Amino acid sequence: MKLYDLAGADDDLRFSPNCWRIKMALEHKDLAVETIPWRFVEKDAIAFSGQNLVPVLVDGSKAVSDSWEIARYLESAYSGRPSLFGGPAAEGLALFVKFWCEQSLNRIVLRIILPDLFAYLHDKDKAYFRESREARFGTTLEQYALPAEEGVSLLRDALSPMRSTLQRQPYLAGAQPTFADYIVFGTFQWARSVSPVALVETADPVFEWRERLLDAFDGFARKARSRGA
Ligand SMILES: N[C@@H](CCC(=O)N[C@@H](CS)C(=O)NCC(=O)O)C(=O)O
Repeated sequence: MKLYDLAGADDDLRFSPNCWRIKMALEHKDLAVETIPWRFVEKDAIAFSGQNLVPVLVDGSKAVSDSWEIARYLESAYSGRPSLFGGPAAEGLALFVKFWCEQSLNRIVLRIILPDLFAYLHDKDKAYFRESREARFGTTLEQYALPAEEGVSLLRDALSPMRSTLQRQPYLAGAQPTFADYIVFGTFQWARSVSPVALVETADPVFEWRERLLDAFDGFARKARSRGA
């Protein structure tokens, strides 16, 4: 299997939240993968997938894009391995977690880490990133970024339902992590890879949850190159 995985200036800096959720999913299924460093402007390299975003998973002759679709593919193609969702009802709830994460958490985290993220991009990506994101945000990157303290305060508020959940159980999915956990964990890895900002306090149950996932699969995620703790 091969996974096209967004990289920064250096090949070993892998920060994409959508790719992180899939790398955790592959670990969960105990599937070996070769990750291929990819940059924003390398659209030709993934044109075979019929779209222009990563992650793209190549499994033999099959190419799958979109992290949600990749997770569903892995669950059905490798159904004999540990379940990624824990059944159809849990898959439905994981879809809610995906949209909550993308539409609430990711928007805040991006505004906290934006200056660091931009600094770590490959030079060939910088003009594309600035132009595409400034068109999306309707303002400059510098204007869109939030002072860390303000962003962190917004994020800690937004994490409140997750914090309450993790006060009662070790993972969002209950006793064991599932793709719902990996979705949100991907967001924390995105920040951790490029930014030194502490998103949550060490006493926060969300911090302890992140520690458990950093330790999962023999410390797979902890070993990744990162700037944050
Ligand atoms: N819904 C897609 C989103 C994928 C996505 O936005 N990927 C980003 C990296 S995290 C990307 O490839 N961006 C390239 C670009 O903006 O041109 C998924 O979950 O896989």
